[in-house]
Amino acid sequence: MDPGPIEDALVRIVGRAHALDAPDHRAGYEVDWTGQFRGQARMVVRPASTAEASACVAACARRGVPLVAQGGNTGLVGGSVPDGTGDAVVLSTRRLTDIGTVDQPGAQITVGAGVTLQGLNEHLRPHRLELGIDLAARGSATVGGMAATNAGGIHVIKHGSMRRRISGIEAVLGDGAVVSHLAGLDKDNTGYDLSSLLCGSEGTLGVITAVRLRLVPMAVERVTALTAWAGMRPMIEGLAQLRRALPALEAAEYMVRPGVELVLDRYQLSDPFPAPYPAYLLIEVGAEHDPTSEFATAIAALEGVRDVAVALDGQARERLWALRELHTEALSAAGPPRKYDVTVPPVSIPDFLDQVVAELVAGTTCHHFGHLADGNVHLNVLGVGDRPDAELDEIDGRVLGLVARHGGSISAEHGIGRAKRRWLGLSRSAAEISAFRAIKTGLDPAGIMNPGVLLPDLG
Ligand code: FAD
Ligand code: 2HG
Ligand code: ZN
Repeated sequence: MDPGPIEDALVRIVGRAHALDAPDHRAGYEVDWTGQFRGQARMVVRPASTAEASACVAACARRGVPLVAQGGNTGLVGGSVPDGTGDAVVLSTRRLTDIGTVDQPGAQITVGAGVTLQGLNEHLRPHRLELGIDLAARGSATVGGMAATNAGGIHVIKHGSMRRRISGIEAVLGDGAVVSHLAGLDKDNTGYDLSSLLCGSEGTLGVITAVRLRLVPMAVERVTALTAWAGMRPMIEGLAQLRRALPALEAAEYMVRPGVELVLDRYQLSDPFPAPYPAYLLIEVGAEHDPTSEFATAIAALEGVRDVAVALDGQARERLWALRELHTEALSAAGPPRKYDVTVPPVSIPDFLDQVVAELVAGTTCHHFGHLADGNVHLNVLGVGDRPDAELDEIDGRVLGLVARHGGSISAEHGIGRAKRRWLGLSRSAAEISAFRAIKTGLDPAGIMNPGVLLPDLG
């Protein structure tokens, strides 16, 4: 029997006010944060519950209509927006904002997928707990989106990426079935770990509707310093010393002079040092007690450091962090940048960067910064704006090929999305990709969940 138009079915499920079909109502859901990925949605639906989300997915599956899950739309690889065909429905999770009670003894909480990172941490503050993940898009990025991308950020050195912080997930699979595993048991050997599988699946296996999270004690005291270095190599040696001296090291973020200058110029900020330096490492220790004395001892013993600016109050800390966190916006304004979010072993970073610069085509410049302790380099190549696709592919192939030759990963924390799916084979074997396809077919038999994302085309 003909199930009737999908639009009518969706309106019946979520109500007219939350089924957006007018172009100006859909517009904000059709372009990603970078502005580089644009598409068109048949309709945007905003379910208010898992049951509504399940009914929406089932309605799409019955009709073979593609569906793109979207949280805060801060993703950087084009996975959160539909393609240009106008076929896909966007399912926004922003109304899934229930917050459960804080389980103090277990240090866990269950929250709706649409809760933002900032909203979650504000809710947890009176309980002196936090998620243990932080990133500059905290005001908009949602817990569901962070789970779907296995987000990393600035505290991975201490608390790991999102997968380590998740003890259970509730999700709607591609046929509309709801799988809910939210007890948050630390010991639970009862078969496949679907939560872990959904984490990092980028909306290709199901819509995550709620997440059970492992929390960490809130760092009541934080000490922050910007250290200046003669180059990447001494800075990496300095990081090794800091890791040994400071087990509570929570962030180790690096920048280099051209990126710092871009931020200083664009936002009219003052240089924290009287002289420029080739490289900078922003370090932060977070603890429940005052870590100043261990911090001061570690800094005093640091070999090779050229200068140090310690933040003595909250405003000074914000000024130091702004230098690092404004890189993405400053590069977008100078761009569009071609973005690569890669991991290489930290010791290999200097050689890798030298080789990237040698491989770049004339007229481009390469900015880089990132999460040094994780070996996570964010390369942003400028000067690519009006180049043809074939030339952009050539640049991608050169950069990502070098990553593979260094034994790295072509996506450290942002995911594969639309941007990198062609290159998945550089980091995953044919056998792994074929296992991915088998999982995809099993959980999304109609193939409607975020087609064109993560998995490369066949053939
Ligand atoms: P969206 O952008 O809406 O979606 C991202 C992907 O997840 C898409 O494929 C989408 O289909 C899927 N998805 C979203 N919600 C769901 C759901 N409920 N169920 C199933 N699939 C879903 N990332 C880092 O890892 N570390 C950083 O340090 C970092 N810094 C950033 C700084 C800035 C300024 C910006 C703009 C982005 C940054 N990001 C960073 C990238 C981004 O914030 C993360 O990828 C984040 O996890 C995306 O969350 P979101 O809710 O915005 O997801
Ligand atoms: C960060 O660490 C983000 O600031 C964004 O992951 C990186 O803009 C980028 O390339
Ligand atoms: Zn990052």
